[in-house]
Amino acid sequence: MSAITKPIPARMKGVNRAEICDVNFQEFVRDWSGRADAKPSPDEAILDGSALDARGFRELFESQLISRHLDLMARVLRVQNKVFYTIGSSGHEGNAMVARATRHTDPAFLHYRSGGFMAERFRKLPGMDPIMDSALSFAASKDDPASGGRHKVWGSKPLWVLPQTSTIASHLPKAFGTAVAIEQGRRIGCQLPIPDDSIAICSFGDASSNHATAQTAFNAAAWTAYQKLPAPVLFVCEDNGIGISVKTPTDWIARNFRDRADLDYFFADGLDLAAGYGDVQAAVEHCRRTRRPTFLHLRTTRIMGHAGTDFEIEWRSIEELCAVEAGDPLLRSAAIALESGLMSKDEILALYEDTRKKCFAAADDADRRPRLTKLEDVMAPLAPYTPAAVQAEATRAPDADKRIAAFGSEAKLPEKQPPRHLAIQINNALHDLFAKYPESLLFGEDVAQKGGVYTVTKGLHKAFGNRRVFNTLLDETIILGLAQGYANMGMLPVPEIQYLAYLHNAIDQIRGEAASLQFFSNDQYRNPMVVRIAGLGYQRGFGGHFHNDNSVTALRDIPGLVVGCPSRGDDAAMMLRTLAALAKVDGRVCAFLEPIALYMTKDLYEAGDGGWLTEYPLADSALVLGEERVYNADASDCVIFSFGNGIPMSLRAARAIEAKHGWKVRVVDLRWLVPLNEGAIAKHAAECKRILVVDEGRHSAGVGEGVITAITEAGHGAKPLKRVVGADTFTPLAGAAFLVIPSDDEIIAAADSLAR
Ligand SMILES: Cc1ncc(C[n+]2csc(CCOP(=O)(O)OP(=O)(O)O)c2C)c(N)n1
Ligand SMILES: [Mg+2]
Repeated sequence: MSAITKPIPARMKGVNRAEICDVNFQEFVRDWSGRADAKPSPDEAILDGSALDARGFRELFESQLISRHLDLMARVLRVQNKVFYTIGSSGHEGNAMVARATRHTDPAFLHYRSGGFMAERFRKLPGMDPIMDSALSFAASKDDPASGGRHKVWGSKPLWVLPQTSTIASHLPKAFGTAVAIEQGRRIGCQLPIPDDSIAICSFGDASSNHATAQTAFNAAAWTAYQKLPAPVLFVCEDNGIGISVKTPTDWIARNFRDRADLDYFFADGLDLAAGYGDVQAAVEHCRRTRRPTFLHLRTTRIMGHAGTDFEIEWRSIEELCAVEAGDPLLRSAAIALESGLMSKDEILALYEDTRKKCFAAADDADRRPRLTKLEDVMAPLAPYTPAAVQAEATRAPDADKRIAAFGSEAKLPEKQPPRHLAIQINNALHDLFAKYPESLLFGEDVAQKGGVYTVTKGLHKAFGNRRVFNTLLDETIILGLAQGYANMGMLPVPEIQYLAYLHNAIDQIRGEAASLQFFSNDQYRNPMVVRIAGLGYQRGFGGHFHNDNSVTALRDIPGLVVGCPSRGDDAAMMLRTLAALAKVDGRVCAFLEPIALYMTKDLYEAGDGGWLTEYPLADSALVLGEERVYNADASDCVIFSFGNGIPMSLRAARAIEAKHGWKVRVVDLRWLVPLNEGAIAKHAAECKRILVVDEGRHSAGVGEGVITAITEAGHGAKPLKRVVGADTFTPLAGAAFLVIPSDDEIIAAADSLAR
C-alpha cells in the first residue's frame, strides 16, 4: 500500500525515473526548512548519538554522490551508445559504510549495486580516481583498469576487489573459501598476500540470498563455525525488498537469517548513514575479532528500476514508485548534512553538481579511449601460456629429502618400484607434488583418512597432515569455492570431485567463475588449481550412470580451461606435473579427468600380461601441454585417435585389425582434451591412409567432433574415416551399460567398413 495520500504532481508521473530522482534531490535540498545545529568539528559525531563523525559522514556522502552520478551518467549516455551498462546502485549507496569500516586489503566480492562501497574503498589508497576508473568500465574501454574493457565490473587489483560475474550468488562460495584460506594460509605456513587478520567481504541482494549457491555458502560457513573453525566472512545482504520485479516477502531476510545457528546476524540501516554506521562497524568488528561468519542485513531501497531497460512505470503503480523514491537515501544524507549544520544548501547543491560534472567529464574522456577491436586482444588474458617457463617448472624435481620423507624411505621411492597401475601412479605423483609445493592442499569428499573411494589419495593425509589433506562437507559447489579461495590467497588447491556426474551440479564454479576470472580481470587476478575428477564409463564393479558418466563436453566448452585425461600411470604422473606447473606459472584452471575403469587395470591383451602397468617416471620428467602419445609411430595404413578407456581398447583392436586386414595401425592417445592439439591430429591424419576416431563420449557431444573437425579443416576430410562413439543416452545399470559405449568389436567393425 502506498504511503502517499497527496495527489501526485504531473512532473512526478514522468517516464524517466532517473530524471525525476535527480530533480527530487535538488528540490529536497532547496525546499528543506529544518533547524540546523552548529557546524560540528570533523571528529565530532555527525548527529547526537551517532557512531559516525562529521569527517566520516562528509566522505561517505561524497562517495554516495559519486555512485549516484555514475548511475545518472550511465542512463544519459547509454542512449548515445557511449556507455554499455545501466544496472546501478541507486538506493544502495549506504553500502559505502561497509567499505569505510573495512580495509582495502579485505578481499571484496561485490554485488553489482555496490557502487557506493567501491567509491569509498578508493579513499583507502591515495592517488586513485573512482570516477575515471568506473567511467572506463562503463564505456567498455580497453583502458578500464578492472577488466580491460571486457565487462562493467566492480574490480580493482590494488583495492582487493575481485571482479564478479553477473551470475547472482555465484561469488559467495569463493568469498567463503577466501575467508577459510586466510586462516589456513597461516596454519600451513604460507605467506598471505594480505594481513593475517583480514576478513572476506561479499555483498549480494535479498532475492539472491535464496539461491542454492548462496545457501550453500551460508551453510558451509556455519558448518565451519560450528566446529569452532574460523571462517571470517562478512555476508552483506543489501536488502531492497525486490529482485527485478518479484518482491521479497516482508521481513523474510530477518526471519530467515536472524536466528541461524553459527551465522551471526547484524542489522544496519543502509538508508541512514548516521544511524547505520555504528551497526555496520559492529558487524565488521565482530567478524574480524571472532573470525566467525557474520551476516550483515543492510537495509537499502532500489530506485531507478532494476536497470535502464526496466520501465517500472509500466508494471508498478505511480504511487508506489513515488513512495520508493521518497525513501532515497541521498535525501536522508542531505537532511543529515543540513540538520547537523555540516553543510549549507548551497554547499550540497554545489557538491552535487560538481560530482555530476566530474562523472560526465570522465565519461567523455573514457569515450575517447580505445576499445577492444581485435579478437586477439579480447582473448589475451583468457588462457596465458608461457611454454618454456611451464616446462622448466614441470620438470623441476622436488627436493630429494622431501621426497624421501613423503615416500617413507629411499627404497620406497616410486621410481624404484616395479611397474604399477594408474591409481598407484597418480597417488605417487600426488605425493611428489605435495613434497614439491608446500602450499598445495588436497580436499574433497572422503579423500583424507579413507584415501578416496578408489584409494587414489591414500596415505597423503598421513604424510602431509590434516591441514593440507582434508575432507570437506558434501557439496561440490563449496569444494570448488574453497579451491578459488585458496588460490586467491596464493595456495595451490588440488580439489577432488568424486565423480564426473557430480561436477555438473557445481560446474558454474568452474565455467562461470574460476575459468572466467583471468578474463574479466584482464589477467590481474588468477585462481590456479588442479581439479581432479574421477569419471568416464566401463566400470564393471560399480554400475549405473552416475558412476560412469561420460559427458566430457561439459568441460570441453569452457574457455581457458585445460583438460587432461590420462590412460596410463606414467602419463598421469607426468601430466599432473605439467598441470601443476600450468597452474603455478600461468595461473591456469586445470581439470584432470581420471578414468575410473583404468585405475586398477593391470593387463592389456590378456589376463596376467601386466601390459597396462607402467614404471613411475623420474621426478624431473613431464609432458608438454598438448603432447600426444603415439603407439606404432611407423604405421601408416590406419590411425586411431582416442583417449582414456579408448586407448587400451584401440590397442587391442589394432592387433585384430592387423591380423584381419594386414594393416599396420598407429594409435594416438590425445591425452589433452582441451585444448585439442589440432596440429598433431592433422599431422597423423596426413601420414596415414585411413582414420578411426574412438570416442567414449557421446555421439552429439564428445571429443570426436573436435578431432574430425581438425582433420577436415586441415584438408584430410576426403580420407576414409569412421567414428566409433557412445550413444546419446544416459548410462544404464549392469551389462546394458556396454551397449551405449564403444567396444573393441565396434572398433574392429569400423575398420572392416573402411576396408570395404
Ligand atoms: C543465477 C542467476 N539467475 C538469474 C539472474 C537474473 N537476475 C539478475 S538480477 C536478478 C534479481 C536479483 O535480485 P536481488 O538479489 O534482490 O538483487 P537486487 O538487484 O535487488 O539488488 C535476477 C533474477 C542472474 N543474474 N543470475
Ligand atoms: Mg533486491
